[in-house]
Amino acid sequence: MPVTLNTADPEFERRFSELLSAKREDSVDVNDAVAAIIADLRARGDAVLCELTSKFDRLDLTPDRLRFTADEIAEETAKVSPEDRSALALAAERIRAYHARQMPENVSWTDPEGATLGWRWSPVSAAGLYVPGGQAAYPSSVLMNAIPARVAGVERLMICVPTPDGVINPLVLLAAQISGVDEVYRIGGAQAVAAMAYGTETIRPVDKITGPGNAFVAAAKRQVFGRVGIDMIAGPSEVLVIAEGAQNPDWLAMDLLAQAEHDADAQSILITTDTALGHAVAGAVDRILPTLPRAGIAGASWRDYGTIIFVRNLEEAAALSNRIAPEHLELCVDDPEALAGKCVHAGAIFLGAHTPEAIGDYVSGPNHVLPTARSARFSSGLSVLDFLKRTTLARLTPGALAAIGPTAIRLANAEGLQAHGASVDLRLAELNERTGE
Ligand code: HSO
Ligand code: ZN
Repeated sequence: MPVTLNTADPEFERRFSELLSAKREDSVDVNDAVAAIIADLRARGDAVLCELTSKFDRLDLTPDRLRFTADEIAEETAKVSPEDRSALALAAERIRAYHARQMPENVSWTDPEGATLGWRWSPVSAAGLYVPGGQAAYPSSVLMNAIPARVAGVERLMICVPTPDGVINPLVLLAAQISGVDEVYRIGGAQAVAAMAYGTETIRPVDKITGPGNAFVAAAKRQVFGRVGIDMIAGPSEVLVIAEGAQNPDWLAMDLLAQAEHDADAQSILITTDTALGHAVAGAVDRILPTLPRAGIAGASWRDYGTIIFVRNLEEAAALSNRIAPEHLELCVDDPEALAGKCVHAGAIFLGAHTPEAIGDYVSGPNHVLPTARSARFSSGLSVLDFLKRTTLARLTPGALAAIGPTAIRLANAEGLQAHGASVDLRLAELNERTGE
């Protein structure tokens, strides 16, 4: 049974706070093991990759076989059906078009003192994408990570994907190919992250690492941060559905289950103004759940973390949504735009009954790599900006230096930094001489 809360209940605030602070992931401490792997990789390079791939994936490789060859990729991708191929191609096209619009403009202006100021965007030179192996190898996530990098103009894009027993999901390789990935390596775990960050004899290091992974991968990303950039550390997926009365309970139940089937730690929450609808959705979940192939996972998630919250009006719904700051927010209400305007802390918003969250996972265009665990309060989903850096620009005319230089000298002196002030003063002195003052 999911938890049920009601804002009219005097205990509501305490119970809602409990919901907000509940921890859904057991964090296993793998930091020492990961630090040892990274140190070993830095010392011995490819040999470590081969040894650990043999140990964890039961796959014996030599350094020249760490990377998929073009022939191997062609052989694998040929197994993909034409229908799957065109589905992936359409998704890729829509994701590309969406992310192309995210490209920011370079900006430059000249202020009244004569200083020309601005900033310019440039991509990181090389990016590495981690793709989990086995069941969690989502081709859609390859598109969602690789396409923004390519759109941003990243020159070199590589993927690491573990292939337990040598098995690769052909759709992952096809997604890599469609997104324009340059290199694919059959390695995983902390050692793959370390290889991307530090390089080996056969792998050139990258500047930015993105992509989801298990506890070892997450710890490795944290430990190589600074040497390289990383994206976020994603937690279990979540959805919050806000619904008014006139909704189809089966649709809403399926949306809650779609999120729940990701992970036993995933969380699906329904907030509704309509008591009858809330009960109807709960009933529909119970009816549909046993029919799902992933009933075990979805059932555990719904049982442990599923929540239905009854509210008096949509104002309350929006206020609670902002406190939850969900990764995905579905607004199944008559005027979703009006409600969306009030929901300011959410990774992605899906407006109206005909926009199920799953559409966003695959094909609407926005990115599905989104902030979890309430981090939508302060961060955003993956975008082209994650693969771009901003360089500021300033050019002063002699007149501009004369106008604002004295302020710099004053502040430099106040900070006791003599040479700073003098670097301005020397120039000003020469200008004064020239103008005969
Ligand atoms: N809902 C997941 C992404 C995903 N769903 C991939 C299906 N495949 C996190 O946003
Ligand atoms: Zn999903």
